[in-house]
Amino acid sequence: MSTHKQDRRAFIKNTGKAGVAAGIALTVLPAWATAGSPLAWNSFTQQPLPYDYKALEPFIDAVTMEIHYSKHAAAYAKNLGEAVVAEKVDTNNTPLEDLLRHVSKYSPKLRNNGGGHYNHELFWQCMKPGTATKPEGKLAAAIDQFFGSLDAFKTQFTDAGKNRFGSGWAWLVLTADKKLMVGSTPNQDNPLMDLSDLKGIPLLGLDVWEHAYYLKYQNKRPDYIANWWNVVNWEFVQKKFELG
Ligand code: MN3
Repeated sequence: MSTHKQDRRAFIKNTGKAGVAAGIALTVLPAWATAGSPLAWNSFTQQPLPYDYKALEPFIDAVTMEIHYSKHAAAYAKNLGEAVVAEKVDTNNTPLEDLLRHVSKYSPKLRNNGGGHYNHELFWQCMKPGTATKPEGKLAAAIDQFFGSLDAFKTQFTDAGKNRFGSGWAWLVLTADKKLMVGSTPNQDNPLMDLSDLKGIPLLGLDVWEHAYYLKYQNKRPDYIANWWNVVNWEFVQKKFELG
């Protein structure tokens, strides 16, 4: 178990007790996902979008962002909320990532919406306005080590997104043996899930469902992916890589 995880668990325990002592319900953000922490986005409820709907233009248009965030992603969060109540998940003591690691024990509703919620919260963080730079430091070195070059990595990731039949996600993951790997998952599955063929910690995710690009790019998924590289938040990917 990583130090990071131990800290998180200790934190859950302590703040949980404080919450009980004060007689207040711990809702909205679980204790381990404090505002401003790198994990703040990783909660059971939809968090504020970290930028305006129009912030990613011209690469991702405002109407797509608004519908994607306020309709599609909001529905996953709402349905996940229903599923965790129905299936008696103790969300104050269960990080969402841990739940996904055992998702095969739960219903298809929890799987689809737990994945859908997690994937979208991650996706918003994987993007940011402004001109994307490129990975730096240890992440840049690891990309060179495992893919040969940044361009070779981008080609492999782009192909994973283009070739995912139907709806799904393309991923860069950190595997259990600390290797970088590219792949894709169907529907709202993700590489944390015990039933996923691709396994690892997701560092970068790309939504290739048509709802993510159809208004601007119609059926041209490759054009969407090519433009999406302009809004990748490499700093976030680096942070996730360093947290491991
Ligand atoms: Mn989506």
